Amino acid sequence: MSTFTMDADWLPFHPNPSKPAFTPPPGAVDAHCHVFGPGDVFPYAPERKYTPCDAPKEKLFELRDFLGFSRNVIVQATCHGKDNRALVDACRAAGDKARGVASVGPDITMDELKAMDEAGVRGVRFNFVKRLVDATPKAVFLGIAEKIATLGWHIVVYFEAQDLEELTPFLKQLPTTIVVDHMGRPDIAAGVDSPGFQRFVDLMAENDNIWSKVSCPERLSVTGPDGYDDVVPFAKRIVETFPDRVLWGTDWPHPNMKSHMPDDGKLTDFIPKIAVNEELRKALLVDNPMRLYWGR
Ligand code: 0GY
Repeated sequence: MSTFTMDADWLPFHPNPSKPAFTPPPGAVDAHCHVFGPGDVFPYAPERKYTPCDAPKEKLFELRDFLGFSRNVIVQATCHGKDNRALVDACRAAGDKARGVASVGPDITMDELKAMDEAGVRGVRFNFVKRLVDATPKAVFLGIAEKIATLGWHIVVYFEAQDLEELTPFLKQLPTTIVVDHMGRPDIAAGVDSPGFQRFVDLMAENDNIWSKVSCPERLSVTGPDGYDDVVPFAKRIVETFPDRVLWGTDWPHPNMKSHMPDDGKLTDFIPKIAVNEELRKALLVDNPMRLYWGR
């Protein structure tokens, strides 16, 4: 009997994804995914806002190979709080085929950071999504940013579009490369030319240390699976405007999806719609993630 029972409304990851029609280029990186537990080995954090199904590293590596990716960037999920053991274990097990993004508190020591660096961690995530975490003071994040900058790490930020204006001065203070999750979660119904999305495009235009993951159409789409066609113009615009500062990821095992569970094969088929030629796809899937995560 497992110690943890997943939430009653939890949707487990797709048991049998389809083979994508699109073949990722050699060396392609899935630059946003997670591992969950297993809870009996790597317990979920007491302060978590959800209890997921277990999604262990073996399943992630199986999916990587099945979809035709070569590498993963594994991002610490909030259900594990600041206990990065499952993440570090997965990075170590993957050898050179994975890098990690951790979540840490202000008391983290340089020795602890260096140990994570040695396992393949190359960044920290600052989360501003209120349903996922209790708020962290910006001064605390700035202190962490100073520490991790000395290792050459970067910062992944997760926020919702309505919070971008308030967060912009803080983002400008960060001393490292910044990667924004899921295009800052734009309001798709408002349209690609809406002031909200333009604000995000402007932020990237004015700050060349800001990158974006053009991921999670399944979370953002109003029209829904399998094409997620209403998200295409948004992701395409970011890819074409900032081809050297974009990343793509599956977001497997898709925490907190309520409307449906995406088929990871179909999600992979989203890529050629947003990166419409080989050059853009190579930048998105190979050159950019390799530069950011495997540069040393
Ligand atoms: C994502 C999105 C979500 C969850 C998390 O760390 C997390 O718990 O990131 C979400 O619920 O939107 O990127 O996986």
